[in-house]
Amino acid sequence: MYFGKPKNQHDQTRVPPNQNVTTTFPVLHHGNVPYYKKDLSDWDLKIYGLVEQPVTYTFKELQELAAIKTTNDIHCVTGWSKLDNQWEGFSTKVLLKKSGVLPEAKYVMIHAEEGWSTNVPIQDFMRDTSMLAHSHNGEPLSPEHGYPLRVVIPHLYFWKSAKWVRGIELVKEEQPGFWEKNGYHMYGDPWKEQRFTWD
Ligand SMILES: Nc1nc2c(c(=O)[nH]1)N[C@H]1C(S)=C(S)[C@@H](COP(=O)(O)O)O[C@H]1N2
Ligand SMILES: [Mo]
Repeated sequence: MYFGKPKNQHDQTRVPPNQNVTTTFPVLHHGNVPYYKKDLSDWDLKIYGLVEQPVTYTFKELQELAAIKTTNDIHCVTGWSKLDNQWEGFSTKVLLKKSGVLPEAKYVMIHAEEGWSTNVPIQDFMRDTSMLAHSHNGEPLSPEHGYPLRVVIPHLYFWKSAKWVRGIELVKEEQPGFWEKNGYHMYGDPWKEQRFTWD
């Protein structure tokens, strides 16, 4: 809350150009929100493509792997930013290392429900600040925000942070994902305002 203070009194160096800070948590996506069985027996996560060992994880199996916590700011390409998000989940780096990424793998295609996808360079996906998150600010993700698991890549516009992630495909050449095919930037650095293909 900004009692009495003018709006936007937060540290402006944390806010990329032409973004406005919100304290709400907007819900934004294309398509339908998926609902899973309580025991998540109808959910899994596949890691495949250019890896030594393709693997399919149940949610329980993921929970046995290195848990991580991060705090970061998120920036949506439509102009809102939300500061100080606390996430809990799994390390993308640990997960990919376990699968043995082949040297020719340079990009990741992230696959979500309903055929939605987004592309990122492998180095960005494996950064220490990137993760697969199951909770936000101490609560399990709601169905609208990606339950049971979403990607969080805070240094890129938030559309790269796929909700309802089901597959991580390691590829040699970069292919555009859902929004990237529809005019969004291939990389999406908010500090450089890489919003659209031509930026
Ligand atoms: N599967 C999926 N993930 C998605 C999207 C989507 O359409 N489908 N939209 C992206 C966009 S544009 C944004 S801004 C964030 C919004 O996340 P939120 O609804 O939790 O705020 O999800 C991203 N992840
Ligand atoms: Mo977005």
